[in-house]
Amino acid sequence: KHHKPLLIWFTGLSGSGKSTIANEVEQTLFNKGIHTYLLDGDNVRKGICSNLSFSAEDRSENIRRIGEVASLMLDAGLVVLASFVSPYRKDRENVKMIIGSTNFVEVFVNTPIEECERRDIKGLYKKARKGEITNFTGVNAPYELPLAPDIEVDTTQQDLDTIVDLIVKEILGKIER
Ligand code: GGZ
Repeated sequence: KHHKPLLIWFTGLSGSGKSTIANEVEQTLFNKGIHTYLLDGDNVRKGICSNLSFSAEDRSENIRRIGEVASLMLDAGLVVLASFVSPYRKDRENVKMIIGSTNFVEVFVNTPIEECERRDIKGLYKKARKGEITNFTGVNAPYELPLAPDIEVDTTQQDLDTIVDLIVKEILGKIER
């Protein structure tokens, strides 16, 4: 089953629900026979980016490498999902430039920080508030809002199925040839 390659880029705060959504979207695409790959902190920051910290400079390098890897995967014809905080606008725009805007979809997971912090799945917000983490996005490091995301969702306003449906529809429309 042939389709155009595509990069779906999920950006948002820690705990916003990016990876949960990306995982569900991938599962749905897989069930339709579409070849996908999901890049996230778990498989990138432990491997090709294991030498990088959360300084602004290292985050930029993290996102740059991910963009280049995604670009190779697109050459192989895959639908790639990438789930990273990616707090800097210029870094996200740089990825879009590497990939080309026609093969790129930006999804802004705009869950309010209050909710992300309430969830605090890994206890990182608590640590950041206590000053034990110095570069934590939303607490003591910036998050630059996407100015024109292709899709914007909020996990406190829409349920997971609705969000996944919306994103899958957008993807299917873009990959058909
Ligand atoms: C933000 C951090 C930090 C700091 C560790 N700031 O909820 P998580 O745990 O699983 O997702 C976050 C992840 C962010 O890594 P990324 O590679 O997506 O970041 S970036 O795109 O900015 O390069 C969080 C955890 O790593 N984490 N320290 N200081 N998130």
